[in-house]
Amino acid sequence: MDRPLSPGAARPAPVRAPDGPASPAVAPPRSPLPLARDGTGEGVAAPAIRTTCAYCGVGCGVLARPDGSGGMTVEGDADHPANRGRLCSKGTALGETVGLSGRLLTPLVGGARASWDEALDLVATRFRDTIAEHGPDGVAFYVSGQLLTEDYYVANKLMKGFIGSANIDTNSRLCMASSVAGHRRAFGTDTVPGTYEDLELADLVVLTGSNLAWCHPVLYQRIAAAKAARPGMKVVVIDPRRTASCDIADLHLPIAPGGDVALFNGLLVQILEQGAVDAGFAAHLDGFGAALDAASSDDLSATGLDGDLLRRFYDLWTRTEKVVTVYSQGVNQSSSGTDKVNAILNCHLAAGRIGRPGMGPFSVTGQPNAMGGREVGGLANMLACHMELENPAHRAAVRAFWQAPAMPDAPGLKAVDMFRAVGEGRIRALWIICTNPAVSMPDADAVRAAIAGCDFVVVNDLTARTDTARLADVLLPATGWGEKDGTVTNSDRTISRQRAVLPPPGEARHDWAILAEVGRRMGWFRAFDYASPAEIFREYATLSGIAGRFGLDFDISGLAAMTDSAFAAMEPVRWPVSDTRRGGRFFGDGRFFTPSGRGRLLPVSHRAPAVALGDGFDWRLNTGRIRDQWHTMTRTAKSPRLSRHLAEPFLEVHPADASMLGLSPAGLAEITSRHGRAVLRVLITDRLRRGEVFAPMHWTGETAPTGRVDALIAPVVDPVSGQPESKAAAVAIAPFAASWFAFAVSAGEPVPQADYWARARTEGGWRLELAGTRAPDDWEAEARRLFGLPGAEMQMLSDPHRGITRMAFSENGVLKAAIFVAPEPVAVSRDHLAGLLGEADVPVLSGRPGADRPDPGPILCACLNVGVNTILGAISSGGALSVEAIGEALGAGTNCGSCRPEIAALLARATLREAAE
Ligand SMILES: Nc1nc2c(c(=O)[nH]1)N[C@H]1C(S)=C(S)[C@@H](COP(=O)(O)OP(=O)(O)OC[C@H]3O[C@@H](n4cnc5c(=O)[nH]c(N)nc54)[C@H](O)[C@@H]3O)O[C@H]1N2
Ligand SMILES: Nc1nc2c(c(=O)[nH]1)N[C@H]1C(S)=C(S)[C@@H](COP(=O)(O)OP(=O)(O)OC[C@H]3O[C@@H](n4cnc5c(=O)[nH]c(N)nc54)[C@H](O)[C@@H]3O)O[C@H]1N2
Ligand code: SF4
Ligand SMILES: [Mo]
Repeated sequence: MDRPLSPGAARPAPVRAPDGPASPAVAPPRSPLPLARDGTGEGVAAPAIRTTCAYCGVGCGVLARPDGSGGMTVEGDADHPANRGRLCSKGTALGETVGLSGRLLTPLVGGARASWDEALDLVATRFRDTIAEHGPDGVAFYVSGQLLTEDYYVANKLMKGFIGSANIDTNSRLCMASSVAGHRRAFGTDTVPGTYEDLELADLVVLTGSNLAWCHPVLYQRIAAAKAARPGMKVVVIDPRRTASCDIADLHLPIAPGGDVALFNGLLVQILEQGAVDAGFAAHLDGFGAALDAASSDDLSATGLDGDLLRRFYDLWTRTEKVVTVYSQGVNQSSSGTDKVNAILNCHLAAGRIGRPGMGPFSVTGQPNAMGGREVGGLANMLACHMELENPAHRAAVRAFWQAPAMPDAPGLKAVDMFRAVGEGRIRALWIICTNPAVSMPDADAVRAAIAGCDFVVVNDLTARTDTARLADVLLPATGWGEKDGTVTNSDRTISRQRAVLPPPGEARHDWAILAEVGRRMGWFRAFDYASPAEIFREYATLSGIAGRFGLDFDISGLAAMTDSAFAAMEPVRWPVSDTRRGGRFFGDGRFFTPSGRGRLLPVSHRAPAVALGDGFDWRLNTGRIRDQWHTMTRTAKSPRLSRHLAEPFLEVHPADASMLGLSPAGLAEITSRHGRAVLRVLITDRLRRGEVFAPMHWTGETAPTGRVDALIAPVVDPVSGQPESKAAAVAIAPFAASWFAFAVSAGEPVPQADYWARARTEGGWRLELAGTRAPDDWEAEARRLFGLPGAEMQMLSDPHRGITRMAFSENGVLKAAIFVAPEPVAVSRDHLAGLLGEADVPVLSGRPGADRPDPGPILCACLNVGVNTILGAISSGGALSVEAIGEALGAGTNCGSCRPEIAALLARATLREAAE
């Protein structure tokens, strides 16, 4: 049973109509699905449709209501077991991301509008011809953990069963592969043993390599609420950075990058020495001795942690029975990622703390269907339903079930090798679905070049405006979240429905339908004759019964007989769902899925990150996520609210390192590695270790071309899982010698041409940061080009001696654009200026609000639009001295709660300053 939680004070988010410039083939604003209409006319809320959030692997339930003008309002689903009504800032803003601006609405072939018939025939023909000439391994699919299970199932069936190659891999290779490999080595299958309730029942929650506060905010809030209700509960964060997740931590271990194996090896030794081994459970395990030998000869100095911190952590862990260790990309995305996973699993197995309430290792999944993709066999080395490609019995069973003409007997190419093969011309036709590898793969410039050079590239996406979609020969418009129907599985094995709330825009089609149509056009009519996601789901659930008969974990055969209407009404359900089992936890009974039925401890030893520092590349670059953006920003960047939190790409640098490197606050840094280059805004913070820097992964050619941090990352992988080491690059850093900086706002989409630029949405248009080494000869001409305003009225303020130029452009008195140029980073009130767009007769060129209009400062609470200055004001006036009091006074932090750690940090800083004064 799920522990009831008090629902968050989620309230429907206001939604705006589609905005921005028209795409070449924009449809008129859409009307809601007929089924959502109540027929009683305008102003009456449509019934809520229960669906699941588009973003992270928490898998929150969402109640979505079409608003009658093409958008929707959303609120948390109080009945969904993952969130019980809560949503984070991204979930709350879902309605703002479904507008049609920038959407791809028709197929494009060679950049020109084409009919579906032409496009699909071309795809089928080119794949068939390439296979005929180069064999099945001459083609590949690269798919995504953001596909629905039904999409994924069809892609996997088409490639593995019918094309006859295993060259289908997924962005989960960059995300979950090390966890999958670690689980399989220890348990025999890729099984997450526990459930979300364990996070609340635990007496100790360890977060390692996970910034849960920003990346799985609703789970973080569940832990925070449990800790508030039961203050004895402890939280430990293990992360080289002092992240927002440290807000609720009793202990933070600023571990050296890659130090996790050594740290958990040390813990394993302590488990033995402190008598915390569960002898009864150990009877169900193999490999204890070898694991302990390896652990005891490992070197704790690799953790970079002092002895006192280590002792406190080890004591806490060994003395607390109910402990959950949550881990994510700081563990997985490493050249020793699989060993890190097994080092963690070793400890939980040895102590018998697994599969019982409040305890266990817990790999949290990133994408909304990362888990479903693993179940359905999206990885190049797996078959559907956790069956294994290299197991002849599994292979034969799946082949018979699919009546498949061909079935590979060896794993296909994993992502990094796949794109290398594309670059080397060994893969001649590539289909990329629901992912943006030209940005998100390591060595991203080389990947972009490989895709550009490939004979035939098909991309299914929501928009033509991604770094990858721009390289496609055939671009197919897919339906997106809120338009598609099917299932996703979250981090705790709960399968939930995503449901359509809005009709498909333009000619967009569902990914499963596009794949099935190509399968039919390639000649496999019966195998791909699907009419609905329900039909695909039933086939998949039936196949899982075969996996169950092999004794595997993933068995949802209990759902195989589901009618269409039962599928339509399907409630969230945790697998397995079979005649013999329903939901629950795994391994508490000591039964595993290895051939012997016993769990395995693995001997693992510390290895330093694969790319060594040196040769001038002396800084460790760590990468990851920010609170309000999702990956390559194709959806979250449409929301002005989400764009306010952190509006440009940045590099976090320790103050002492910044002064050593000559970097100034808000200046720009040029970062180079052996693979590429980036220019990022400098953000000085003592939240990281000396010698290490951090940059978020989100910016792209569309939003900030020099912000593509994966251009810096080496294509080195974990030897077992093939997962790239995205968190430990070796880089050189220098100040970027800009001779000018500018900030601009524009009602229309600006077209920047500068050495550095970054653009973000605002309520009334766009905001833009620019910088360059050589100033344009004529600023006015350049500004008119940038804003596309050749004839607008202009006001200028210029001081050539100080290198300052300020211009405001208006039409009929209404502000259309403004630019502020200076030789240093521009100090103006950005939110204030963005708010002036569209206003008539306003003073702009001072760059600051007048005395009568207080400047709220940078927005911290995206939901309720509360700025830093407003919060500081409330603190210094003495009225609000806790996060709760600030919430009461200003509303900040009371909706989704994602900003509460930052409010707490602001409060701590402000009160510290006051104490010092
Ligand atoms: N806001 C937001 N949320 C998201 C996403 C998003 O794009 N935006 N993406 C989703 C996806 S797909 C994923 S996979 C998850 C990722 O969720 P997380 O893994 O929590 O996020 P990251 O920021 O990638 O990395 C987590 C932390 O690992 C730390 N780290 C780096 N190296 C090491 C190390 O050697 N050891 C340890 N212990 N820690 C290290 C980093 O400093 C970082 O704080 O987030 C999901 N949720
Ligand atoms: N340096 C560094 N690199 C990383 C990471 C890191 O931490 N550091 N993290 C890695 C991880 S964990 C992940 S998961 C990846 C994520 O990287 P990507 O998967 O490349 O990122 P997204 O922006 O989520 O790309 C999804 C694409 O699919 C489109 N899309 C959305 N919905 C649909 C749909 O329903 N159908 C179709 N056909 N298209 C759709 C979106 O518009 C977008 O273009 O990045 C990886 N790269
Ligand atoms: S935590 Fe936020 S992003 Fe993740 S599923 Fe829930 S609402 Fe969506
Ligand atoms: Mo991910």
